[in-house]
Formats: sequence, C-alpha cells, structure tokens
Amino acid sequence: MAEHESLEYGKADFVLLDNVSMEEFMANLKLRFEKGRIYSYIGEVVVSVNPYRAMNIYGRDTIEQYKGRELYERPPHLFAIADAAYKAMKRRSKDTCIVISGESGAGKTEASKYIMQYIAAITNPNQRAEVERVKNMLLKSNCVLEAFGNAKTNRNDNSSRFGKYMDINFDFKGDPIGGHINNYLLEKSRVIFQQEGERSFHSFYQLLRGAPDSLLRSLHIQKDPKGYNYIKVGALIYCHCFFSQGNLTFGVDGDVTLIENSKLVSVIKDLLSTKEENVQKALLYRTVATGRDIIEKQHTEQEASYGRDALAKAMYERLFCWIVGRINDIIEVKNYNANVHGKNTVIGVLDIYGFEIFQNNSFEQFCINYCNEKLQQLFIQLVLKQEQEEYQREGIPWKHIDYFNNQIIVDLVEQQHKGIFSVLDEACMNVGKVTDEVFLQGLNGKLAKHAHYTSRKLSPTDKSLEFDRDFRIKHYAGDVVYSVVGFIDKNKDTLFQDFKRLLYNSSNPVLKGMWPEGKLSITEVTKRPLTAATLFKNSMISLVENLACKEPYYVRCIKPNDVKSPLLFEQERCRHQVEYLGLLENVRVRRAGFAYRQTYPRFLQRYKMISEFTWPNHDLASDKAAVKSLLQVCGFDHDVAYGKTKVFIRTPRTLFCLEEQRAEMVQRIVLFLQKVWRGTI
Ligand code: AD9
Ligand code: MG
Repeated sequence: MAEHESLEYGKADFVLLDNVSMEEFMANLKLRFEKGRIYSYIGEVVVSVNPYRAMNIYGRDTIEQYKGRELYERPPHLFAIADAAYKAMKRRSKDTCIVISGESGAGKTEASKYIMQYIAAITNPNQRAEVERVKNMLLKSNCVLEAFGNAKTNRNDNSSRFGKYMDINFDFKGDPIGGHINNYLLEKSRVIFQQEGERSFHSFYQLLRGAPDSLLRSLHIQKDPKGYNYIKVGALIYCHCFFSQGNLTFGVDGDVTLIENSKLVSVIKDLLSTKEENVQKALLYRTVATGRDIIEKQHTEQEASYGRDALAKAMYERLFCWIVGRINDIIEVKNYNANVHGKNTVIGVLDIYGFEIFQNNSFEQFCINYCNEKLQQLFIQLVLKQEQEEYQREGIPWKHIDYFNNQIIVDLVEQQHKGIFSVLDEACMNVGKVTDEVFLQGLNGKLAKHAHYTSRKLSPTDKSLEFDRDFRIKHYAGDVVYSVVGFIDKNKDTLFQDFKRLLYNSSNPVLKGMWPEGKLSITEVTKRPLTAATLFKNSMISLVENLACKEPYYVRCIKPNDVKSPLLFEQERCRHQVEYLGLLENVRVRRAGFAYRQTYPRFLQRYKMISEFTWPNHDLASDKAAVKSLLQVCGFDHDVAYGKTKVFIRTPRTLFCLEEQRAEMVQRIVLFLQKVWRGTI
C-alpha cells in the first residue's frame, strides 16, 4: 500500500472519512499535521496547514515524483494540483487558475511560490533560451514585489499588503512564453503609519541595511530607521522618511504656515529633480480656481501635514505600480502568432491578502476582508457549479446540499445604493460637512435591519463595540469591528493637484512618467476621480469574472496557531477556519455526489485484473460496457452511476473494496509470475 494510503497518517482525502462530522474532520487534520503531513485533499481541493518550519518536500526529487502523475497516485501536495492545472491546460487547451485562500499567515504566498517553482521546473525540457529567460523573470519578480509590497504585521512577519494575480502564458508545447501581473490595492497608508508592533514595507529597512554608504549618502539617507518617524517600529503618525536628516514638519508664525526644517526642501528638490521654490510652494499652498480667477491658497499647518503624508503615500504607490509595470514589460508575451503557433493558454495564480482582524480595523481591513468575501463566494459557486455541471454533462441526477452562502455579505458591501461602499461614496460627495460620522449615520440609517451589520448606536449594550465610531460586520470568517475614523479620507484619497504638477515637471523622466495627470492645468481639472472604494470594487469584480471563466483549482490554507509554532495545533482556532472555509460542506458536496469518478479507459487500466471478462483485455463493445460488466460481477452495481464518459462511485467503501481486490490480484499475478520464472510452472 502506498504511504498516503496508510492509515498511520490519517486519510489523505477527507472524502474518505467514515463519517463526515466536524470531530472526524478535525481528528484527521490534526493527526496529519502532527505526522508532518501538511497537505490533504477534498477531492481536487488541496487543504494545507502552515507547518511553520522548513519541510524537505519541495526538492527536485519530489518534483520528479509528481511530474505527469495523476492526483491520487501520490501523497497530497501542491505539486499535484499544479500538475493537474498544467495537464488540464496542456491536454485540453483550457485556461486554468489556482486560487489560494486562507487568512493572514496561513501560507498563501509560500504556496504560490512553490507552485510557480514547480511549473518552472517541469517545463522547457529543451532549454530554449527565451523560455528560460521568461521563467527566471517570473520567479525573480517575487522577491522584488515582496520587498516593496510586503511588511511585518501582527499576523504575519511577511504579510502581503497587496493582492497579486499572475497569469503565465504557455505556447502549444506547454512552455511558458510570458506572463502578466495584476496588482490590487496596495495598503499605502502603511508608508506613514503602522500599528504597534508592525513595520512599514520591507524595502525601507532593506535599503537602510543593504545599500552601500555612497548610495545612502546620495539619497541623503541616514542609517538608523529610528531617525525616521514613518518607519520606526510602531511609530505614530508624523513626518518624513525618505527625506533625510530628520522629518519634514510644519509650524505657524502668526497666520503664516512654515516648514520648520527648511533645509530639507533642498534635499527634496534634489531627490525629485525639481526646483526648490516649486517644492516649497507645493508643500505650503494649493492652487484653486474660483470662477475665472486662479488663486494660491495657503495651507493650514494641518493641511500641509496632510498634503505631505498624501504625497508620501501616493509616491510609494506609484512606485509600486511602476515596478509591476516594468516587470510586465519584461515578461510580456512577444512575437507570438496564434495562427502559426496554436492557441496560447494561461494558468493564473492568485495570491491575495488574507482575511484579517486587528486591534484597530480601518478602511484597508474592510477592503481586504471584502476581497476575501468575494473569493469565498467564487469558491461556493464554482465548487458547487463545477460538480453540478459535471453531473449534468454526464447525465447524472443531482441533489442539492445546504451551505452558508455569503452572497448576503458581499451584497452588504457592494450593492448599488444600499451597500456600504455606496453609502461611503455618497458621504464623500456631500457638499456640506463631510465627516466619518456622517458616513456612520448613513450606514445606521440604511443598514439598521441588516443581519450582518450593527453599530454602537444600534446595539448600545454590546461590549465589543467600544466606541461611538465603531461598526461591526459579521463576516463569513468572523465578526470584525471597524472604526470609521479615516474612511472618508482614505476613500477620497485626495492628493493636491499641485503635487501632481510638481512631479510631472520633474526632470527625472521616470518620476515624470508616473504622473501623467500632472500635465493638466488647474482649469482643466474638473472631473472628480473615482473613489478608492469604487476602484477597488471594480477591480474585484473584474478579477472574479476573470477567474470564473477559467478552470479553477483550489488551495485552502489553514493557520494552525497564532504564535508561529511548528508544534501547536490549536484545535479551536483550526476548527473555526475549517468551518468558515466551508470545508465540511465541501466534503459533503463531493460525497453526496460521488466520492470518486474516473474515465472508463483509466478505470479499466487500474482494475481490469479483477474480472476475467476484462483481463487482460475485454472484447465488449465499449470500455463503458466493460466497466459495467466488471462492477456487476463484483456486486457494486448498486453503488455506481454510469455517465457518458466516466464511471461515478458513490461511497468510498466500494473504492476500498476494489482496491483490496486489485491488491489481491496483483499479489497473485506476482506469485504466478515468480513461479513461471523459477520454472515451477
Ligand atoms: V498574508 O495574507 O500575505 O498576511 P500568507 O501569504 O497566507 O499571509 P505566508 O505564505 O506569508 O502567509 O506564510 C507566513 C509564514 O509561514 C511564512 O513566512 C513562513 O514562515 C511560514 N510558512 C508558510 N508556508 C510554509 C511552508 N509550506 N513551509 C514552511 C511556511 N513554512
Ligand atoms: Mg501573503
């Protein structure tokens, strides 16, 4: 018996559990984790538990064991799902995608890297130079993106603070010829503020630690991160990081707003390749058009600080998008003519920020958690839809299984007019007073009766709602209390036009290229830009549409504990994740349908030795007829359904029996052959 079929390590596929109950599921998950078996299946879905230690299961030899094999032939592994997605793409010219989900720190990003490594390792057997180049770029882009887009949070030391969807394009031979990365909403507020115990993006510390002194000097950077309010660990708001020798602060003298450390202006001028007086002006004034007149309005001290922070955030975000753009330029598919070379197919890999609950949850957490709701919804639809479609296609009747459908929460966030994003946008449009409180009042007005929404005002006795500015959403993965503070600002995402013009007029072409809208003069700028929430919502909707038209493969990641321990399997913590990920329902759907399905020829290949009618070859009209006769002879006919191209077996027990009979026959055949060899027959 193969190792993964041995009970010592539990059941490799949850579909094979004797009873589908939470207890049995958890016992199996725990047993496997403790035996170092971090991967399991639910049919074709991989369930992964973060081991929090280096595992010796990703090397070249392991890759070889999975290459071209069927899912059930080897112990559960990411490589098997990657191979399945690759095979489906290659054999059937289908676009496929691998969706990796799970909460923050569950192991999504690591999984996505192993999947990419696997695909890179099994392709390009002929070592074509261009393919090698593309593969290298795809793999190496990870560390650049992680440097600029990941950060230490209280959930994960290397937490993705942006969403990433990467398409890998393949030619007709199945070799990667290019790719494209879509990035989603970088958590740019981290540039100016981090919660206690967290850090800014890795890139800042890497620069301080790794850059040669000469580079640091030319950037006017001092080495100690503590000197910079933006990046010192757990720093409070205020001031500037990449402009050195201190932090840019403002003061007032009478009714004049001043830059307190004005020497910095010259440093900024150097770094931005622009003029000192323009920097000074952009920091202290904004140009406004009132009717026909254009006036320079002085900032208050508060406005100047706000502007400075907005500038730092926007510059970092544009830099990040620029880097993604550069990578895309390099990996873009070139010179591929589909008429000559055949269809160019795609495998998409999605690794996005996981569901998170912090001490303080703001607009960013709200967007991240909404994104996870969307992906859960997709999982529900596709996993059910796929099954349904297969039964339909094969002409087999289907019985519905109940599950929690989180569409109600998705609607709560994104519905037109009534959804939270709409209420937020409306509050931002208000001509009168635009405050976070107005937004909260809007929510309370529209959502008072919603089962998944409440607030301090609506539930004054609720202890978890500590402050008047709190509201709570009952997410599929748990309750999260959000503070409305900052929602309006972050949604409007205002950057004074003066800064855009300043940067557009930089003599540094890269910087200039990042700010095309700085070209517009003050009178030309009239259109209100889309809000951050609307942009995010639109990007999520198109992401989901894109995934839904591909053949999906799923990796469901589970975080075993909150202390990054390789030993600890926190029962309650894990049970909660199994519950909200809908894994039990997943097993039920898979089983209420059929635990096992296989095409007729493959089924015969494995079990034909069981019956004299099929061994060594059958003479029936079709493989389907042969499988029927085999199963009738064995007495399993009542437990199976015959589809057009596949045989479906309802209970795992039948499969066990078949396997046992097969093993017995194989044993007999081996004995027989040994006798033949020894000449005793
Ligand atoms: V977040 O939503 O981006 O905050 P992820 O991406 O789900 O989160 P990540 O992949 O970054 O989590 O994993 C967190 C940490 O767990 C890693 O930095 C590793 O230290 C550890 N980890 C995760 N998977 C593995 C693994 N297969 N082997 C060893 C792992 N360590
Ligand atoms: Mg990640």
